[in-house]
Amino acid sequence: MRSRPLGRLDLDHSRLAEEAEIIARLPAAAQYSEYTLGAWRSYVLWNGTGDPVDDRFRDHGRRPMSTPYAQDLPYVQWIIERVFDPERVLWVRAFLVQDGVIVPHRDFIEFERTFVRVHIPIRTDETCLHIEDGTVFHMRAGEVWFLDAEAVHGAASLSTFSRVSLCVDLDCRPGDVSTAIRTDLLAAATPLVCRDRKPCGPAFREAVAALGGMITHRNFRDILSLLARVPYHWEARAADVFDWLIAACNQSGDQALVAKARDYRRYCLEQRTFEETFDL
Ligand code: YCP
Ligand code: CO
Repeated sequence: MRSRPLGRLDLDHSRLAEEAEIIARLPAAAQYSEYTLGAWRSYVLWNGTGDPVDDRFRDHGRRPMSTPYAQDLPYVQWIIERVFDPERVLWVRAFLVQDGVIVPHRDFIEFERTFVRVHIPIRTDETCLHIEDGTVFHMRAGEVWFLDAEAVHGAASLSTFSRVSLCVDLDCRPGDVSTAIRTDLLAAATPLVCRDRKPCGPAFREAVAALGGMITHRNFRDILSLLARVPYHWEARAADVFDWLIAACNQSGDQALVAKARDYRRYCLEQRTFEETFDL
């Protein structure tokens, strides 16, 4: 796994809880529903325009402006300004996930360059997990994580717990994180990798194939939602979700469904154009 904790912040958890709750009550942006199933929302705190409705990530090449949402979050603002070089920050967003899942994907493939993405969970519990390739892990509140967004990755809250995480995108190359982040302010942190997943045997594979007897255009999202949660419980890789989906569509005999599932894998993992969306 290339994602790694850069360190841990010593934070005031009651102030964090207060601000996580303020975030959860903000009006959410409608962006990225093609990657998310269940409750997933993003709230723009800093971007290129200061407008919180300007919510599709892109390079803006300017000094970032905070949106009105950030003004109600003094502690979050203090954390961001203390940890990051504000001149290198492009976007700051808060992501909320509750009983929801982000389908495995690769970020930045629609751009000519890449960025450095950092996550700081501010409200989480053990039901909230990330996956990168074949590794499932948990980020603790206050940890500062370099997230390799170019790897195949996803995330989930597998319960009704609503997790809030700050996502900071930096104008910087992965090898240069120390120039944009005050790593000297962070205490050491070790990754918490989940090792209690079940091995996939023949019964597992039969169960996946049997979904072909059930999948239709109308429940495609439901089946995807189920499959996208499977690698958190079974020893699989994030990209296997698409193989299972395509296999189920093949079993169904509906060629239009097979084409949709293949195109969805292309969109999430391989290639997409800037501002392209996907009709799930
Ligand atoms: C982004 N990628 O890069 C989004 C966040 C999942 C897909 C949500 O901004
Ligand atoms: Co991502």
